Amino acid sequence: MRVGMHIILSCLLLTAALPAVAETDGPLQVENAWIREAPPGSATLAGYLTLVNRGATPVTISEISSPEFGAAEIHLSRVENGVAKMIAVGNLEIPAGSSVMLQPGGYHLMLFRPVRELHAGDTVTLHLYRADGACLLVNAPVLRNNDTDQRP
Ligand SMILES: [Cu+2]
Repeated sequence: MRVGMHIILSCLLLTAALPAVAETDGPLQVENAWIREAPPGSATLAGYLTLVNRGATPVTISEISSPEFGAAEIHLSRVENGVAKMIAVGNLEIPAGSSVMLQPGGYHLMLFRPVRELHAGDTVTLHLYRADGACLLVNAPVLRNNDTDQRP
């Protein structure tokens, strides 16, 4: 899906105007964002975060992008007939007063074609577009995953 220029501009304005609180967009907050460090040359990386909606109405995330990657999608990992699969999720709704965790084995960010090699300690900028056109800017650290759970 193409992103309209007015949506991109609104995200940049948010960045410029509110650098200190860019991870809060009205009722929507992003917590614990991180990108899993991947072996050199990896074409895809996985990212995780928690979306918290403290508002009284649902919020829908409909698009993800990052200047650090050629493309980004929200995926859902699940097991079908004993086979682990990932499906792209077009819209992710965070119900009012609720939160949705993106974590290994469930929803996650799939980040394709990194424009540079990313290492633990780097920071990646993510743009989360709401269905109403608002854009939320998130800075996510790249972390080495010492967990035994290596699922996307
Ligand atoms: Cu995936």
